[in-house]
Amino acid sequence: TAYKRSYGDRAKAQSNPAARALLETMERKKTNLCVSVDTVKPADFLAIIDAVGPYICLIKTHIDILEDFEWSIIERLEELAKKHDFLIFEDRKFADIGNTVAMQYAAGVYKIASWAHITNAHPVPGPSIVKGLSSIGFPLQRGLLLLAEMSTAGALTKGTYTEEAVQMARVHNDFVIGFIAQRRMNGIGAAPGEAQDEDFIILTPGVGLEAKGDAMGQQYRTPREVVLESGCDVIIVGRGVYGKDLSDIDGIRARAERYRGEGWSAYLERIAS
Ligand code: 5IU
Repeated sequence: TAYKRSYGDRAKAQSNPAARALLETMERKKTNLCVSVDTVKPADFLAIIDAVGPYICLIKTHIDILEDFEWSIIERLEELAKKHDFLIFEDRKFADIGNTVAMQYAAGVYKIASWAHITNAHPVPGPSIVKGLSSIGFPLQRGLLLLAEMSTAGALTKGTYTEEAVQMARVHNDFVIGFIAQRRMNGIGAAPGEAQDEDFIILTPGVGLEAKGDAMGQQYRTPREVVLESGCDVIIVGRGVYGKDLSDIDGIRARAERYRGEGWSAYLERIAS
């Protein structure tokens, strides 16, 4: 049912503040594009974010890729998020026991919980990882995505693993707002008639219009396949937007605009069908 509902409608039913803010931003800016900025140099990182900012609902970071990290980068990122009206998703992929991930999330060099509205975790350790992250993130009004499926060839995230990830999210649905996955997850593994009203947000990497994949197992589908055919909510695009020449800011801006258009028209077609 959530499949055909508008992002704005779905926002109203969300109790988690990060989930609600994300869906509201998508509706307000008419975009389901999240740009993934995997760059090494802070100057490239910030210039790309400033260029794509108008076209995105969310920026996805791997903060530990940056060289010469300093806190002013976070301050600048937060300024850009305000200027362009988008949220921040640190793709940290936590994977340890609850006690450890709580420290990794709150402390250390990056203090992720203090600036990332959304982060993610592998369900492999079991519910303790959600408890650990929630102990830090929930009071800060953050949201968590569980990695239910990966985009790479041969990924082990399938079958009962994916089902149990959804069950784990159900138990902690105040803090777990959705999944990184390749298709809609509502109702998966639930008894008939149960979980009718659940509405998990699906964010999907492995999106590209030109390439079918890379040399290291990445697999790409188009925004249309992901949003219209598979019922995902947010397309995550990295190299398809920032490309090979990080100084080509006009090209980067143009590609962000194109992906925004493709993702949004697939969504409009979905809710109208
Ligand atoms: N990413 C994936 N696939 C996944 C998960 C995360 O590609 O299943 I979970 C990340 C890796 C990279 C971005 O940061 O999403 C995709 O980048 P490209 O669009 O450049 O392939």
